[in-house]
Amino acid sequence: MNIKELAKTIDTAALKAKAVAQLTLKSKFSEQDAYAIQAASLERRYKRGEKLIGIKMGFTSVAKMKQMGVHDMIWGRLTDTMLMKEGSQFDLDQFIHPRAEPELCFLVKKTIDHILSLNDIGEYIEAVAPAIEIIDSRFKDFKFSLEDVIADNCSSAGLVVGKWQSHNMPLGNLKIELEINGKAVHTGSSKDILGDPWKSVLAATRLANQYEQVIPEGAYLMAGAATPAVYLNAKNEVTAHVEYMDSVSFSVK
Ligand code: OOG
Ligand code: MG
Repeated sequence: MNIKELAKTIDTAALKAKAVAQLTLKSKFSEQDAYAIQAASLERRYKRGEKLIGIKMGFTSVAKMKQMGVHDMIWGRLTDTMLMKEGSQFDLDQFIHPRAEPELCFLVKKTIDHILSLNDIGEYIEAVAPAIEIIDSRFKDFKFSLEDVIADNCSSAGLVVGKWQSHNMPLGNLKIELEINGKAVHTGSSKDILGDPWKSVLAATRLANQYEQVIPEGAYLMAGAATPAVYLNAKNEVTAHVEYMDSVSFSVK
């Protein structure tokens, strides 16, 4: 198993928007190795000029774990080229088989370089916003093992973040809905995110610390989807509604 080679395979698949076979079909590797492949593939992005803008949690809801047939939380890195303006329109061609999912995004107030506890939240987290994540597995048919998806930077491909607002409100049971062309396709609750989205923030700091990733001031922290993800098609108008927050949207050409 060659970490750099596998990182190149997955990075090239993302760059060319061309699916590849699951990496673990040919070589078996551990979760630890998978994170090393992810880090090496991100190094390639940084060399091309991309900047880290945050981190994301994945499989923090049972709905997502069931949909993808995996059993554990994962985390990945977000870069500036993934960030899309709210209300913007994008082309399907830049992706392989993109899916959208509704999320909550947290804004980091002060660089996080250690594991946080609930008491630290006020000091380190500035705000919360409704968000939509666009995931695009680089693997054929969107099928993978846990090690594959970690190596693939957790399918990270895009994010659209809505209006920031104070997190001094109960976040534990907000209705979260994904709507396509005016029709609700999935409805969940923020409590589906590990029972409370703050737990996802804390887990992110634990995992980032374990893999020596500092979460910088100003970073976005995506808590993970509360509902299954939905494949995107041409002319889709996609909106996420989070109770008590402004909605967030984008469209597909
Ligand atoms: C992996 C990414 C999971 C989430 O919010 O649970 C994720 C995938 O489903 O392809 O982003
Ligand atoms: Mg997600």
